[in-house]
Parts: sequence; C-alpha cells; structure tokens
Amino acid sequence: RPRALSGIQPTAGSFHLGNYLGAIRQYVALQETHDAFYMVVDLHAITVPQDPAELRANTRLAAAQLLAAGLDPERCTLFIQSHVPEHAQLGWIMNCLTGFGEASRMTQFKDKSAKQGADRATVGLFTYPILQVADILLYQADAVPVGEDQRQHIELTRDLAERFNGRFGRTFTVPAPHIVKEVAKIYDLQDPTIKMSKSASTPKGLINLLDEPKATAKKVRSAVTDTDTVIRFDSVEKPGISNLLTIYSTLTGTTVTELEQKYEGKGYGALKTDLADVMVEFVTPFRTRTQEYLDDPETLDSILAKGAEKARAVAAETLAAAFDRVGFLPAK
Ligand code: AQP
Repeated sequence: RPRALSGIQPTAGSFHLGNYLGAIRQYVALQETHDAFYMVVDLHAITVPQDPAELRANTRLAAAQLLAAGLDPERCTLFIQSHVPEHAQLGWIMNCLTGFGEASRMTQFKDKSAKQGADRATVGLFTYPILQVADILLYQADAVPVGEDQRQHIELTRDLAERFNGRFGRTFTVPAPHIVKEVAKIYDLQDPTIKMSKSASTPKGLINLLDEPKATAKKVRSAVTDTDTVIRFDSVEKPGISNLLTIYSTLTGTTVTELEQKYEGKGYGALKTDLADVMVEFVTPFRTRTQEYLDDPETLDSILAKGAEKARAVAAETLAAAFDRVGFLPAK
C-alpha cells in the first residue's frame, strides 16, 4: 500500500468547514487505499503564542474531532506530533539543507508574519514549512492530503527530499500533494474571494464545526452572494454562489450540475435554506460524536498512545537512516 501522511493544527475551539472539506474528508477516504498516518501538529501550534492548558485541551479536542469525522484507529495511525521526537530531530537536518532565501519565499510565512508584525513573528513560524518537510519525509509518504494553501510547502518537501537524496544517496520517498480540486479552497461566507480561515476577519464568514447548529444555519442563510438571481457555478462572476454549490455538492454527494437543475428558476433564498438544513444534519452528529470521545479521555489517550507507538517505529527507522547518511557517529 502507498503511504499517506498529513497533519492538522490543534485549533482553539473547533475545526472549520474549510479544514473538513479541504483536508479531513480526504484523510478519511485515504484510509481505504493507503497506509495512512495522521497527526495533530502541536509543535506547529507553538509557532504562535499558546496558553499551555488550552493547548493541551485543544490537542485532545482536535483528536476527538478527527475520530468523529471518521478516522478509524484500526485503519489508520492517529497520533500527536510531540509524542514522536523524531519530527524535531529530522527537522533540524532539514533546516540545515534549506537556503535562507528559499525559506523566505514561502508565501504563508509572508502573509502570517505581515499580519503579526516582523518583531512578533517567531523564528519557529519562519521554519514551520521545514518542520513540515520532516513530518512528511519521516513516514516516506507518497501522498499528502492538503488544501491548496499547502501546495508550496509540499513543493519544498519534494525539493528537499531530492536534495538530500542527491547529496547523501536515496533515503526519502519524494511525495506528491493529494489536492482534490473542487474542494481545495473553501471560501469565507462573507467574503467569497478569500479562503475560509480561523483568522477570518469576521466570525460570520467562518463555519466552525462545533458551533451551535442554529448559529451555523444562520451563517449559511446570511452568506454573501451577488445581485443576480441565477444559480449557476461560475467562480469568477459568482464566487459566493459557487462556494455554496461546492459545499452543498460535497456534503450531499449531489453533482453541481444536478444542483443547478434542481434550483433552476428558484431564488438564492431556497438554496441557502436547504444548504442550512444540510449543514445542520452534518454538524449535529459530528458534535455528538466529538463529545463522546471527549467524555472518555482514557479511550482517547489510549488510541493516541497506540498511534504514537506505531508512528515512532516508522519514524525512528527513517531517522536512523538519515543520521547515518549525514555522517553522525552512532551512539554505542
Ligand atoms: N479554506 C480552506 N479550504 C480548503 N482547505 C483548507 N485548509 C485550511 N483552510 C482551508 C486545509 O486544512 C488543513 C489543516 O490546516 P492547518 O491546521 O494547517 O491550518 P491552516 O491551514 O493554518 O488553517 P487556517 O484556518 O487556514 O489557519 P490560518 O488562519 O492560520 O491560515 C490543511 O491541509 C489546509 O490546507
């Protein structure tokens, strides 16, 4: 079986619909075809300030949501990044292979550091993509399910894998991004020209999966569209409606063409009301399942402990090979 690997940050409060449609759904699907490793990336989380107690709670919450979304510990390996120290260790080697200019070209760092101000952005935030390279290469991943915003980081991963292999001999699998075009970028409901993101300017544009279903329905009904009335997929002329059609189509398994036909001659209101119902039907059981995992921390922690053990076995083998290739003297 080919390998898949991906990671997700322990976001405060809840994952959002962009995380789910762009990434987590693909995690669930790839369990069937791949030897899949998924982790909650707490090392990445501390690239911005975190309250320790909240970070711990959010890490459990993230794992609970991944299980609620359909990850099955019998069919994939789910773990917490900091439980596998090899990530930071290979990360250092990758830091030493990356050019400063090369790292400076990462657009996500530019965007995030511009928002925070140069003095507040940490060196950790700067080297975030390089740790991500290590995350992926440790598992010899073939496929990395992510949203479009991560494409550049996967390119960097490919470059560094090839650089290391070229310099020291073949050690790492060169991975490919697994990006599902239709859902690669879910847009903000209030500003459908920007991606839905936890740092959205207004909470009204962001669907958090664990929010009250009623509040979620309201956000869908007040999504920004356009002054036209025709329901048609056109991401340039009609980004708001197109985003709603994408979400609707993915959550129900109905094609966009079928939806266009279904809503022909009907107003935007009808589409939004129906989508609000679809969303409520999706989030309600998701919230319940997440809560069930949170109510049973022993089971949750035992799933994560088993996951870490399985992950470490793979990561340790790769790290040992990398240490050897680099020329580190083995510890006796
Ligand atoms: N809007 C989105 N559409 C599709 N995929 C998305 N992802 C995030 N937003 C969208 C994908 O979700 C996965 C996990 O993301 P992350 O934990 O790395 O967090 P992020 O990308 O930093 O999430 P945000 O909300 O976008 O955070 P900020 O506001 O900090 O930029 C990734 O695979 C990502 O592609």
